[in-house]
Amino acid sequence: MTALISEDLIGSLNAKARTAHEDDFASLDRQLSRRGIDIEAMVERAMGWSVAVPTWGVGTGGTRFARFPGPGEPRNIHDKLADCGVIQALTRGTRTVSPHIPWDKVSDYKALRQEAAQYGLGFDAVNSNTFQDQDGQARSYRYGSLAHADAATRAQAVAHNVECIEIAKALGSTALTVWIGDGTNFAGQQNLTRMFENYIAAMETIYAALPSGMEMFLEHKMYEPAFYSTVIADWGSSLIAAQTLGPKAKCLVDLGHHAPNVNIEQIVARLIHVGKLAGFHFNDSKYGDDDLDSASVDPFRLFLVFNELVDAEARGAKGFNPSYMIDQSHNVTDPIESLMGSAVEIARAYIQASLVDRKALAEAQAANDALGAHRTLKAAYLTDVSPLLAEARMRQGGAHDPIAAYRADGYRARVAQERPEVKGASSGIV
Ligand code: PSV
Ligand code: MN
Repeated sequence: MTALISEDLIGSLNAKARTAHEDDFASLDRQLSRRGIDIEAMVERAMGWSVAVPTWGVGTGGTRFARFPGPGEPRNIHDKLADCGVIQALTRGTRTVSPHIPWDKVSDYKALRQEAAQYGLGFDAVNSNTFQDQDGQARSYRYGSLAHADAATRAQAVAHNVECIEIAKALGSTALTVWIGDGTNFAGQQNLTRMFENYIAAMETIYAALPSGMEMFLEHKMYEPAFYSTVIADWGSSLIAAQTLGPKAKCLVDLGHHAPNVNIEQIVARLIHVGKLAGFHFNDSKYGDDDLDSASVDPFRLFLVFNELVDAEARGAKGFNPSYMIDQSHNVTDPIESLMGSAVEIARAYIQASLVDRKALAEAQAANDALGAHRTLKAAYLTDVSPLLAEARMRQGGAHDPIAAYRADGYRARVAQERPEVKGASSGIV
């Protein structure tokens, strides 16, 4: 394994934090013991947790207006894998990466798989991209891709997704994530029904190319880039499509892709109910698809999503096996720091949700004790599980404080010497 961050440095920083950490951990242990919770079982759980990092997330993001490049940005998938390796080395909770094609295109995917393995990384869902035109492509996606009015353009978008399936096979990934920007900006621009039918027919061809053991994740999003109508705008459209396609098609929930104030945890519960929850793109938002760092705006909502997930796991919900990925855009932070912070916050929500006294909750619900039920959830949510998460990281060789260790190591300044600064103020949302 290639060490990207000095193991000695991680060790010495962890040693410095040791006394205070043991004090905090022992205190949490006593608190959880009083509640009948075995801290060791929770540490094990935290050690088993992993969320995928998006390759596009390690580059600096932008908005429609501008992008402000940072120093030492990754130039290609090889640099991105190294950055993802740093995140994994320090947090030990991001064992896979989710690539985007053609952004991460290479000539040899088997070699790329080996390169990732050197950093202790595997591949999660492969994301296709028919929301942009690629160099040399015959037909434009300006007016859509899989739902386009023109059959040849749809066929081109299908072929790209089939190629992504081949790439996924070579990378050892077991899922293809399909998000399309197709929609309209004007009422009457297209026939709403025909667009959906075109999409389904195109997806059926892609579905037929899935090998056994591979799934297809359908990602909905309410609006943007289309602003009047979007073909797969919501979980309803996504579910209709997934049910039409068959058992290998499931619905992916990106937390930023819903109407404001929508009850996302309830959508999650519904998808679990029908055995169609593919997984997540985690991020946070205030207004729309802001792609802010997970739990930076509404950590309680993230907890409530995990409450549904842990509940489903506890009752052995049929077909429940979601994939967890981050999907964020980092415009004003070092992306590695943001992704590490997010990975920790997502693991925190998972462990907090694991602390919910489900028996007490069920009893309060049966007795219509609304406040009692709510207090049961809050007791778990308000538990500071930081020492438990730090213990899980350190037992696996990670850092007590990943961001502090990253800063002390100087990784960014080091790679900035090899990676020339990207000039120009190009705009672009990723
Ligand atoms: C679209 O907003 C999205 O959430 C999809 O997952 C894309 O693949 C990703 O962002 C990157 O643009
Ligand atoms: Mn997404």
